[in-house]
Amino acid sequence: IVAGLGLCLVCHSSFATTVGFAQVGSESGWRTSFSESVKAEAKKRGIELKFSDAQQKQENQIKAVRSFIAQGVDAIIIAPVVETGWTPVLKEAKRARIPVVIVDRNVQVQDESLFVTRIASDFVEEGRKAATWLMSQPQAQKQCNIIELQGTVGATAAIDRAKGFNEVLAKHPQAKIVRSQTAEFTRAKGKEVMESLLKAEQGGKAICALWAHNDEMALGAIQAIKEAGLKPGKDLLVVSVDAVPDYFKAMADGEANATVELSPHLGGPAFDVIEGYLKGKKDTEKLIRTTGDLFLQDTAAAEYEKRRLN
Ligand code: GYE
Repeated sequence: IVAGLGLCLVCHSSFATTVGFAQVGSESGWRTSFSESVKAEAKKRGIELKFSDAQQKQENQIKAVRSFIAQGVDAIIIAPVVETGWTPVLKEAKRARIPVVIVDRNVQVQDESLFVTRIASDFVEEGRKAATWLMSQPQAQKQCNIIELQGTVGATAAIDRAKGFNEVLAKHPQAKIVRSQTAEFTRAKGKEVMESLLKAEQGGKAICALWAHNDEMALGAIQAIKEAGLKPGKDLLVVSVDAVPDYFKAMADGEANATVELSPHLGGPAFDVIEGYLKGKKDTEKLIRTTGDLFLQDTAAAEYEKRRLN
């Protein structure tokens, strides 16, 4: 009761702050950790969380946001599937005076007052880091044919990672992406698409590297590479983004080479912004950046031990 009264002084109208969270889905290990981080953080702070999994479909997200508005939540967190198409529903939230925080991928809107802030990593920089590492490898000094597995079409993480990677590649004429296709950020698609791209490349003997927009697709592709009779991590270098525990295991086993870390701990910063806003802080920066380092095989076993139970 005492805790409840404390909260009531902050939010005026009800006991606990209620936040709706429109999540992309559960397509990757990274995404699942991110969902868990938000749920755990809400619990810790006594925030009532309404969680919606959109199964990678923007229309489901828009429906979820409309339902949060109808329920009169105090704030909404959106982790958008794709960048475009958000203006109408964000306007509806604004009209209802419900603050919206964008987390992870971006939204393209003309009017920046439609959301409080966006909390995200620099995906272009992640692509640059991945390519810079790859281009520093001995195998990449001669002709280096690359297969790219792209993330979800229209998602910032796919658009920007490709951009950063290609920017670095442009300075290395001996390297080029010979095949590129989306595998929607999932392990199953990563395997399926890699199988067909390796076939199209005569089994993959002339391929120098796989560049995947996330670890999950890379993990699926590693299976396909093995089934094609090649050694991932050796015959074909494997580089991606996220740094999920399973990928550290693959690096420790020598089957993957590098990944750029993406922090899934976005719940804390998102609720900090929301709680601040509800207490009257209205001047938050429009972009809050998280950062991540490149990880390689040398520390993979130790990192795996540290992270596997988290
Ligand atoms: O890398 C991937 C997830 O949007 C940055 O989405 C995120 C990406 C992440 O499914 O694993």
